[in-house]
Amino acid sequence: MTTPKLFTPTKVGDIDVANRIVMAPLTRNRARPEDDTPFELHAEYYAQRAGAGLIVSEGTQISPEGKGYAWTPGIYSDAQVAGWKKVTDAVHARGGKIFAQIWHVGRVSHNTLQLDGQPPVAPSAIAAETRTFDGKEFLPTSTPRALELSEIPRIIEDYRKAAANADAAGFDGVEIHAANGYLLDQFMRDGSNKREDAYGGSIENRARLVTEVTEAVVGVLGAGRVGIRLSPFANANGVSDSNPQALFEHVIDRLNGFGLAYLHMVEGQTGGPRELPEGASIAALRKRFDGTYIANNGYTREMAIDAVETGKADMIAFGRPFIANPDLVTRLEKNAPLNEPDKNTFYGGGAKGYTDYPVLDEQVA
Ligand code: 8OZ
Repeated sequence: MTTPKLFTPTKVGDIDVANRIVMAPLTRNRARPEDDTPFELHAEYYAQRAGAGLIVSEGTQISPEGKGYAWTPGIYSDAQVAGWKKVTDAVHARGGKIFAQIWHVGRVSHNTLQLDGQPPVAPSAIAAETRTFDGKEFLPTSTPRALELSEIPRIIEDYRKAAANADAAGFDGVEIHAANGYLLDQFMRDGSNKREDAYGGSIENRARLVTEVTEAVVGVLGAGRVGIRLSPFANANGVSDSNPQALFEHVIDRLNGFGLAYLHMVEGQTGGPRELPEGASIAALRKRFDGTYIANNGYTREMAIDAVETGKADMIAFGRPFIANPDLVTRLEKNAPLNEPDKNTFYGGGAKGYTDYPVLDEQVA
C-alpha cells in the first residue's frame, strides 16, 4: 500500500514541511498575566506538537489594542519576542516549522481589556454580538469606536512591526488572521463596516485594509513566508455580509497578486457545521486562489486523506484533535485511536489539559 499524500513532504511558500498536516491556530489563554508573554510551558506544548508539517501559533496580538481576551499572548514587546523565541527554538529542535498568527481583535474586546479602559476600535461604532472573557467572567463585548482614517497607517504599522518581531522571534513565517470576525474580517464585511471613506462601501474599499496589511507584512518577510486565514462563510463573533461569495472572490484576486505561501480557509462555520449558505462555493474560492490551499474545519482522517489525494486541498489543518493528541500525525498515519479533548481546560490554566495529553507509546506501555 502506498503512503497517502497527506503524510508526504511538500513545500509551502519558502518552507519545506515533512507532511501536509497543519496544527491550526488555537487560543489557549495561558500567557503570563502581567505582560501577556509566552514562556517555557508554551515551548513544551508546541514542541510536543512539532510532528505537524506546519504549526500555526495561537493568535498573538499585534498591540495592546489588538487584545480581546484575558491571557492571550502578544508579539509587540521585547519580552514577548523573547518568550516566543523559546517556543520557536523548541519546535525547531524537534524538526518542526512554526508560523505566528498575527491578530487584532478589533471590536471583539472589552474596555477593561484595553489600555486605560478605552473602548476597543473597529471600522464602525457597532458592537459585536458576542462575548469575551476578561479573566473573571464572560461579558458582552463593548461598543467600539470607529477608527479615524488618520489612524489606519498606524494599524498597518502595528502589523508590520508584529511581522518583524515574529522574524526576530525565529518564526518561519506569519499567518495574517483575517478570519472569525476580528478586525480585518470586520473591515471586509458590510454588516460591521459602514464607513464612507476609502476603507468602506464598495467591495474594493472593504478589501483595502487586508490588502495593505498583506503588502506591509510581505514587505518584511517576503511572500513565501506569509499566509493568510479567511472564514468567508462563517458568522463568527457576529459578522455578516450581504454577498460573501463576491466579496471573497475579490479578496482572493487581490491576494493572488502577492504570491503568498498559502491561503488557510475555515470551511463553513468556525468550529461548527461545514454547511454553506445558498449560492456559496468554497470550491470556487479554492480554485480562484493560485497557491497552496490549507483546508480546515471538522476534517476526519478519511476526509483529510481524500481531500489531499483528490487535490481538493494541499494541506489540512486540525484544531481540537491537536489539543488532545500531541502526536496527531503519528496517530493518523497508524490509524490509531485519538484522545478526546477536555473542554474544561481549553482556555486558561496551566499544564493540565495543555502539556499532559499522552502520546501513543505512553498509552500502549
Ligand atoms: C476561541 C476563543 C478565543 C479566540 C478565533 C482567535 O476564533 C480565535 C479564538 C477562538 O480565531
